[in-house]
This record gives sequence, C-alpha cells and structure tokens, in this order.
Amino acid sequence: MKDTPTITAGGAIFGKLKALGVDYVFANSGTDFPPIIEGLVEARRAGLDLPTPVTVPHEHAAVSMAHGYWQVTGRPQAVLLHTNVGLANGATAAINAWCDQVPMIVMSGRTPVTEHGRFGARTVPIGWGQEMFDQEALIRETTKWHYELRFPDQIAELMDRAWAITNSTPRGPVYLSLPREVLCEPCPQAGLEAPSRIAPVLTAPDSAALAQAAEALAKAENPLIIAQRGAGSEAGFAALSALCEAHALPLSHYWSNQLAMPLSHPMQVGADPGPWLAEADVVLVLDALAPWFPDKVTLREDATVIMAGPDPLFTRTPVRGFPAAITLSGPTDRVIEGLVQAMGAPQQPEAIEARRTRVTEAAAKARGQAVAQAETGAGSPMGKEWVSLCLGRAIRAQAEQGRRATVFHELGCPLMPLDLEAPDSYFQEPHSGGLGWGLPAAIGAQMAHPDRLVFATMGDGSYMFANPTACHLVAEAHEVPVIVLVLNNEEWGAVRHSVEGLYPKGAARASNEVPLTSLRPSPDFTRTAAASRAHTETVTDGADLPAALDRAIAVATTERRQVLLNIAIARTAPH
Ligand SMILES: Cc1ncc(C[n+]2csc(CCOP(=O)(O)OP(=O)(O)O)c2C)c(N)n1
Ligand SMILES: [Mg+2]
Repeated sequence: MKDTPTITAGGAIFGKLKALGVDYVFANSGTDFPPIIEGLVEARRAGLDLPTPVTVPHEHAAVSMAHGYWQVTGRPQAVLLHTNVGLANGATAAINAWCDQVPMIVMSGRTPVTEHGRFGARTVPIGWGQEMFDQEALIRETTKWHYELRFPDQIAELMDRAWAITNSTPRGPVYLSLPREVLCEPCPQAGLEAPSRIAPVLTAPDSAALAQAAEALAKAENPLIIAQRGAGSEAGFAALSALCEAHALPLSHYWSNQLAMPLSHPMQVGADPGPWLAEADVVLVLDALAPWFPDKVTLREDATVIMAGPDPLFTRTPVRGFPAAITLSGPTDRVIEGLVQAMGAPQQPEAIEARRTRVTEAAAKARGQAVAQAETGAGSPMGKEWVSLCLGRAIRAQAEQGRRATVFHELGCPLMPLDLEAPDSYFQEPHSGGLGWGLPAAIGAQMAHPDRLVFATMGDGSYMFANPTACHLVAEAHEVPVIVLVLNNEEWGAVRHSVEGLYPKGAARASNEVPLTSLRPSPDFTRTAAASRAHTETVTDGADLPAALDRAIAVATTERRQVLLNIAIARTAPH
C-alpha cells in the first residue's frame, strides 16, 4: 500500500462514483466540504474520470434531480449534502425516492468528531451545533442500507456494496455518512476506477406461482390488470401491451405514476377500475401500492387477486391488507416476461374475442368522454384536463417530427387526456406525495436527455414547494431547456377537496373561503422564472394555450432556454 498513489478521501469518492456509472453528483455544500472540494480538484489533476458535480441550492431539489435522472435512464446517481441540516432538508425527497423504489447513493457530511489536535477537527461553533447522537436516524427508514465511513481505504469496497444494494430488488436509496476527519485523510487510488465487484440481486418469480397465475388469468371470464408504476422497462412495456392484446386483458391506470401501456391501446380502460373490479374474477395487481379504494370497492367473493412486482406485499408499509392469493416477486418486466411465457398462446379464442369487443368499445367510450370533458374546460380560466389535451396534441405533433417528450405531473396535467404512447413519457409524483418533486425531477431527466422535450407540469402550490429559484438557477447554469407549466388556481385545491370530500355538508364547505387553502394574492411566477432569464408567458384563455405551447417548444428547442407558462386554472368542485 505504501507505494500506491493517494488522493484526499473527499475526492476519491468522486472517482469511485464515476466507475459505478454515476454521471452527476447533485451537491449542496457546507463546512464539511473542504476535503471534498479540495479532493475533487486533486482528483481532476490526477486525471481520474469524474462525474459532473452540480451545485443545487436546495437539498430537496438535489435529491429529486437524482430521482428524475434515474426515471429516464435507469442509472442511479449520487447526492452529497451538508451534515444533519442538509440531510434533513433532503429527507422529504428521500421519502419520495424510497416510496418509488428509486435507487440512489445519498451522502452527507458528519460534523467532525474531534475537537482539537487532528486535521479536520472542529473549527467553528457549528461543529458542535450540528452534531447528533444518531444522524442516520434522519433517513434510516427511507434507506435500504446506511453506514458511517470509518477509514478512507474502505471507500471503494463500501461504494461497491452501496451500489449493489441500491440496485437490488426492490430498489431504493442507500446512505453513507462522511465524517470530516476521514474525508481529510489520504486514500489509496487503487480500485477507484474499477467497476463494482458486487452484482445486484435481481429476483425472479417462483415458477409454480407463475403457472398458477397464468392458469387463473387464462381461465378468467372477467380478468383485470391494475398497473400503478409502469411495466419496468421498455421491453416490459412492449411485452405487457402484447400480452393484453393477445389475451384481451383490460388494464386500468389507477392512480398510476407511470405508463404501463400506450393510452390508445384498445385494452387500456382508463383511471377508474371501479366498474371492472365489481365484475372481476381475477385481478392482476402489477406493482401497485394501493390498487383500489377499500372503502368503495367490494370484490366478488370468488375473486382471485395476484399481487406482482418488486415487493408485491410492500413489506415496508406497516398497514396494507389487500388480498394476495398468488404473489409474483421480481422486477415488473421480469414478472411480465414470466407471465407471457407461462400463458403461451390464448386458450378459449371465442370467449377472448367476445371480451375483446366489449373492452375495446368501453375503452374507446372512456377515451371519448375524457376528450369531451377536457373540452368543457377550454374557456377562461381553464380546466386542468384542457391543458393536458393541448399538451398531448403538441407532443404528438412533435413526435411526428421524431422528437420524444416526457411529462412530469405534480397536481399538473392529468394523465388520460394527454393520450401518451411511450413508456417513459409520463411520471407523476410518488404516492408519498412529498411535494416539490416535479420541477427538479424534470430538470434531472432533461440533464439525462438534453434533446428530449421535458415538461414539468404542476400546481401553483407544488411549484412553490419545489424551491423554484434554486431549480431555475440549475436549469440556467446547465442549459436545461425544461418547459414549466404552472397550473395556477391560486389555492391548494387538493387540500380543499379533501376537506369538502370528508365533510360534504360541513361548515368549511359552506363558508366563503375554506381556511388554510388559499394562495391569494398569487405571486407573479413569471418573474421568479424570468429572474433566471427564462422565456415566460401568462395564459388566461384556453383558446390561447396551443399557440403558447408552440412558442414554448420553439424557445426550448431553438434557443435551449427554460420556459415557464403561468396558466390560469379554474377552482373546481371536489372530485
Ligand atoms: C411537502 C408537502 N407538504 C404538504 C403537502 C400536503 N398537500 C397535498 S396536496 C397540496 C396542495 C397542492 O396544491 P397545488 O400544487 O397548487 O395543486 P392544486 O391542488 O391546487 O391543484 C398540499 C399542500 C404535501 N403533500 N407535501
Ligand atoms: Mg393550486
């Protein structure tokens, strides 16, 4: 070891991350960072291949950028935060990543342990002020693995372990805390440029369970698939579409935060599984945390429920009582692949054709109704569905010119009227709902795919939760031409709906203004974005929206500049 060249441990981490396939380290620095910053420059000088460090002026945004990047690439990124305070600011976004099973390596400094006499020891009062007995506790429940670095020469091995665990089924964030004295020590360069020596664990469904599930689905008269988190990959998406086509299996996108099949697929029956569930004899629940509303849905007594996905029982959720007669455990695309093989060619062709006709008609009717409903909101102020309809049309026009698009939705553009086709064309906030995810996740996605059209659509409340100034700074600094649509109803509509839904005849609903939900006077959000030199417009009339979207796309693609449209949305009655 004596003759091996060394590098400051704070910089060694970057070299190893690059070797693990990390392109970006989303960072928010502090007094724990001198050995990281010094080490980074040393590592550059030493010629190590390094990820790009991104200065993100809020930790919630930093973690959410890593989240969005993973969603469109499948490659985990890293986040580097400042001690306990930075970690606490990033904790909500870690809850989101945990809920969505998004892999990432989260790190934060740990205030120096020593008070004097050692390089890196405490120098300023925050060295004492930021110390905790158990800093990892801030993020323990939302990570699969967490540890504190003790020795610099363990960096390469520990990072391999962190990477393998974050990528193992079910995926999820991991955390490493980094005491300043350790970061200051020299670390051997050997091993830093090597890929992981540890392979992630990818589970696969049990073959007997697959055979049972395939038989149940093949014999079912009224099967139904509920898919909430997509199909796992492009291959899974294509395989699921083909499976549903071949066997005439209807699929509902109930509270889905990703697409599992094209919305125009004849077996795609929309967001409400209610009427289908009432009749269903076999239900395949595909990676769905909460596949229906137990207070409103009564399943047939003889219904067989198949729970499938990376963690079909969602073992880290304390209370979840949905039945699961058959469980299929594995990455969603592997489960689908297994089902395709186990089901083979369709049996009972006559029954399948009869069902195909029935489902196709119902699906087409639901699509027609979604468009008609969206068109009722074309006035001033607009309905959210109208914005979706216009955006979907703009995206289809761009697709004809060969340009792909991804929509991020956080109380923004609802799924159905968008009528999207591609597997990674849509992401909604995780079911943990830690608001402020949409805009930074879209920026992370756009960093991965600079030539794609990326739309961040969100409510006015969600926009403010996103630390917009921090996000616009990153978008400008890294030339990220994200198109932000703020669907502005000047309120926390979802909170008001929740009050009025629980107390339909209550005092709050009868009052002029429901307390604690108003966001009036509404700030001029165009000025927030214009502060970072975005192209901005306010749109108040639905008739003006298509042209405004065209201008937004033109600016994003030709000038490569971020855009914000502040869109006036009507306050609606509860859903
Ligand atoms: C971090 C966080 N704080 C608070 C909430 C509670 N919450 C859920 S929806 C919502 C309102 C969202 O408002 P907006 O984005 O304007 O959408 P709208 O409902 O008005 O369409 C709030 C505050 C949350 N989910 N996450
Ligand atoms: Mg709102």
